[in-house]
This record gives sequence, C-alpha cells and structure tokens, in this order.
Amino acid sequence: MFAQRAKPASVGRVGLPFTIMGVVNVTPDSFSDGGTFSDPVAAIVHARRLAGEGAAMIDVGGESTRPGAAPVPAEQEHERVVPVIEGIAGLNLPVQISIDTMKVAVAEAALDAGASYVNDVTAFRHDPDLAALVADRGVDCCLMHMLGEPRTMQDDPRYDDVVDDVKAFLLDRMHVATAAGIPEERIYLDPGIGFGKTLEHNLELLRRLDELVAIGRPLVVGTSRKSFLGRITGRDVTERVHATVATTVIAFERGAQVFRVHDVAATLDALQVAAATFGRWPAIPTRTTTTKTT
Ligand code: HH2
Repeated sequence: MFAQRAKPASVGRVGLPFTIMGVVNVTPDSFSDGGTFSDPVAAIVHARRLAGEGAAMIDVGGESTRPGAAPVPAEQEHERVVPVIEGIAGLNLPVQISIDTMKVAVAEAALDAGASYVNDVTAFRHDPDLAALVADRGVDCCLMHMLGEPRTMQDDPRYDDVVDDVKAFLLDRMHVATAAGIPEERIYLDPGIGFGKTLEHNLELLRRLDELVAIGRPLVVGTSRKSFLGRITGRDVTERVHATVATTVIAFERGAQVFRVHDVAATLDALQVAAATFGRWPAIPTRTTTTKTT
C-alpha cells in the first residue's frame, strides 16, 4: 500500500507549500507558445526569466503533445532540448530542471546535460525502459494520465467515471514504477488535464482532485492556457492567463502541489494569496507596494 498522505515535494522554494513548474517548449508547434522559444538562446533566457519570477522547476520539452501533433524523431528532439538544458544548468539557477519526454534516449541525454526530473506524459507506456533509467539515476519523475495517444486522444474520449478511472490508472503506473526500482518518494502524479478529456471531464477532475491527492503522492496539475479554458471564456490561447490562474487556485485548494504553467508571475501571486488565505503560509508581504489601498 502507498502512504495515504502526500510527502512534501522534494523541490520548491523553501517554506512555500507549492511548487511552480515553468514551461519552456523548444518546439515550432506547441499549442501554447509554438515557435517562440525554438532558438536555444531565447529558450535559455526565457528559463532564466521564469526562475526569476518564482518557478522552482523548469520543464523543457522538444515535442508537442497537442492533439494531432506530428511525432518528432528522437535525434531531432535531442538536438532541440540538450543545448537548452546545458545552458540552463550552466546558469546555476535555484531550479530543478525537468525533461518533458516519452523517449528513453532523450531522457538519458537530458539527465546527462543537467536535468534531474523526468516528466513522461505516457507514464512509461511509450518506452518502458524509461522507468529503469529513472530508477538507475535516482531522479524524480512525473507519471501522467492520458487516454490513447496525442494523435487521437481527443476523438470522443469516454470513461465510466473519469476520476475513478484516472485514479486506477495512476495507481497501476505507480506500481509499475516502484516495481522497476523507483522509490515511491521520487514519484509525482498528474491527472493529465486535456489529454483525452472533454471539457466536462477536465472540470470533474478539478472538482474532485482531492480524490487523487488521497493517493498520497504530490499531484502535478497542468491547466495552463489549455483549450477547455478557451471554450469556457471564448479567449484565444495567449489570453487565458486569468482562466489558468482560476484553475490553479482551485487545484491548490483541493491539495495539488505542483503547477505546470507558462505564466509564472501571475501564478505565484495567486498561489501566495491562496496559501495565506487557507492558513498554509504566513501572510507576510514579500514585496512592498507603492500605492496605499484599503
Ligand atoms: N501538458 C502539456 C505538456 N506536458 N506534462 C504534464 N506533466 N502535465 C501536463 O498537463 C502537460 C505536460 C501540454 O502543454 P504544452 O507543453 O504547453 O503544449 P505542447 O504539448 O503542445 O508543447
């Protein structure tokens, strides 16, 4: 049996009851920021900016997982992410570097380059050898739920009960990971918002997130700029910051600990206020304001 209470995440700013994972996509076609950081220097500068804004983790990805995205060969993904991870590691920022990949060859090179966290949206189903690599290197990993594969995942996804089904999947993948030798305290879990889910599935998962928190491992939540937020608000991908922040606060209230976002500064403000309100963090100002207000 797995422990019933989540152990604190092994990363994060000291004293904060949450961890912000800033997204750096080194891709031409990501749904959220495709092409913006294809240049390694732009990606490294962006990572430094996200760290300065409060990200304690930087998640570097070289293959888009948006619905219908074309698969990227391992060599090309390697060429995209490795120079960026080396560059970020060379800056000695107070961040943990995560590699967002489903391929063992890419993960291995990323770990060699300075990453210490493997974020696999297939939870070791695409490349079962990835579990052994994570175990061997003694690094952290995130196991995410996805129904099907990126090319087809949004074609009429169905569940008996989305939360029960996702929970059963995550427990099963945790068993696979621990059987491969990964210690339980190295494992983070993620419901995979938007990965083979309708708008209602995503909202149901957010509403009942506490049922996944009860598994006992830190929960990662990635709602950032996703299309279900656009469906509710009618806003384009670049205008979904406020909607993202709303879901982040809801997820935090329900017990999630790690937030994978593109907009770090807004997320930090919201989580600080939420944490102070819920009594999980002292309401001590960290910055002075220039205007006096009530
Ligand atoms: N979402 C995306 C990619 N990786 N990893 C985890 N653990 N959780 C998520 O929700 C998640 C993820 C999709 O977002 P993005 O990276 O912005 O887009 P793309 O996959 O098109 O690059």
